[in-house]
Amino acid sequence: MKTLLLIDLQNDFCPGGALEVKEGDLVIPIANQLLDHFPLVVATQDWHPADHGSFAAMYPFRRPGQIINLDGLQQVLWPIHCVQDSFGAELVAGLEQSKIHKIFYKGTESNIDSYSGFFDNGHRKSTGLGDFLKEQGATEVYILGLATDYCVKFSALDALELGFKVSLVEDACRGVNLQEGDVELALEEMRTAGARILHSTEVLAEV
Ligand code: VGL
Ligand code: ZN
Repeated sequence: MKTLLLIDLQNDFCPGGALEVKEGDLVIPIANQLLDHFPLVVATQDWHPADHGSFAAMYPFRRPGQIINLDGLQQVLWPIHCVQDSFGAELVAGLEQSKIHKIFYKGTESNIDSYSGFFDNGHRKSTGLGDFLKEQGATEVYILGLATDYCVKFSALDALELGFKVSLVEDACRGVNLQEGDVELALEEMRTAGARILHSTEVLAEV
């Protein structure tokens, strides 16, 4: 069974948001167009406590983009974003949320980040998404959202590792590009790991 997985379609990742991704808002109409064609639609939300260890503001003299060691893992520092229950953490209002069957929250523990919708960055804990998809009979996952080079990429790689057939809806993703070329590299990494990279029109033709 085919499932649509919407990654972090939240205000803070759209233009004007705290961790804005260029053209992030442009993926919303494509998501809405695809939603109706899938029997199962699942979303993730980046959902941080206010003192999350990925926030540069937690550390004196640190700036977003710098890298620290957080509980034994390399951690990129970000502006404060997607704080639980804040406006920035809400799903974008234009998204047809009534079509979403279940939402999985990630990054909820202060001492570890979670780019993937399946596991935290240390693969220490699961969010339950993988088990849920398998219980529902999902075998194929079509992924779109924000940001291509972080949460989308790590979700796709984990989905492949869990045995799902993975297709990335390329025109319905946008990236951070902290370094120029990061999005291209991320696409290549996903392709090499076994993901198909598709345009939404190709997806619509096969679902
Ligand atoms: C994300 C950086 C920090 C993402 C989340 O959704 O890609 N990126 N938190
Ligand atoms: Zn985050």
